[in-house]
Amino acid sequence: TPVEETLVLVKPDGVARNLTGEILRRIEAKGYQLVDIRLVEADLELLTEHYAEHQGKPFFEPLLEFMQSGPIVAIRIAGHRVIEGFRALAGTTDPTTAAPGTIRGDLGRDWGLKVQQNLVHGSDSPESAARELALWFK
Ligand code: DAT
Ligand code: MG
Repeated sequence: TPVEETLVLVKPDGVARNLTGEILRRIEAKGYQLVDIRLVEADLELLTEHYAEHQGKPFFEPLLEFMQSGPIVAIRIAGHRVIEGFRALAGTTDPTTAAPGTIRGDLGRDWGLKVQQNLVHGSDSPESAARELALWFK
């Protein structure tokens, strides 16, 4: 299987809680290669495109608001089956029920935080990865 690339975002909650290093550590420990990395203050236009599939859902506006609340670390990583592999490292969307051992399960505090504050984003398919990498790494 050829090497894939995917987009990882450390969301504003992850950056604010100084978890970028811990998240990078887990990515590197798994054996994935860092290809590119940047600190981004994402604007509404970028975020609207990034989350286009969720437009019209009740959590769309709060999600975009949250994603503009502080800097994001955008990371391009490469590896064998890295798209599904990073999704497995991240854990399921809701940190409350994400499995222990995952980023969201281990580090996503349950103190009444909203689901959107789940530390990371990872592309969910080869099509999403190509589309999202083009948005965040022009
Ligand atoms: P994921 O980030 O696991 O791919 P998603 O693509 O379904 O999840 O949703 C994008 C983000 O939107 C997710 O990280 C957090 C937020 N979100 C999803 N479902 C939600 C819900 N039911 N209530 C509030 N926020 C939600
Ligand atoms: Mg998603």
